[in-house]
Amino acid sequence: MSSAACIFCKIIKGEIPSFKLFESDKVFAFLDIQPLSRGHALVIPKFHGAKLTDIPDEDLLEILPVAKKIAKASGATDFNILQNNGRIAHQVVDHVHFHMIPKPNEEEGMSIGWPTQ
Ligand code: IU
Repeated sequence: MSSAACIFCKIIKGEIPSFKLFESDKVFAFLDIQPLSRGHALVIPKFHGAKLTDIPDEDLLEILPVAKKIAKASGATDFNILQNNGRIAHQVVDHVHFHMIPKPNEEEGMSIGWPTQ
């Protein structure tokens, strides 16, 4: 199931370009266009649903293993996995997505955090 108006469904279909990291029958992963750190990735179910509660369990099962694979490949020792549901919780794009955000080490001199607005 996909939504014609959904930007992430368009990314999955290749109608909007992305830097693809992974694709399977149920999961798609790509680099975030406004990364909070180098390697910030989004792992999404191909099934279209706005919130975690809209996605069938079988479509969610592959998500964390893919996030783990991408986290390992990023080389980051420290990272966040985040998933926002609803505007109050900072969700902007209404297609479920898991952020994998590497936390740069001190040598890289970056201080990052989740936006407050
Ligand atoms: P949020 O959890 O809904 O707040 O995060 C949406 C993310 O989607 C955010 O980090 C955007 O930079 C990212 N994004 C993207 O990677 N490509 C897009 O075309 C759009 C948003 I629109």
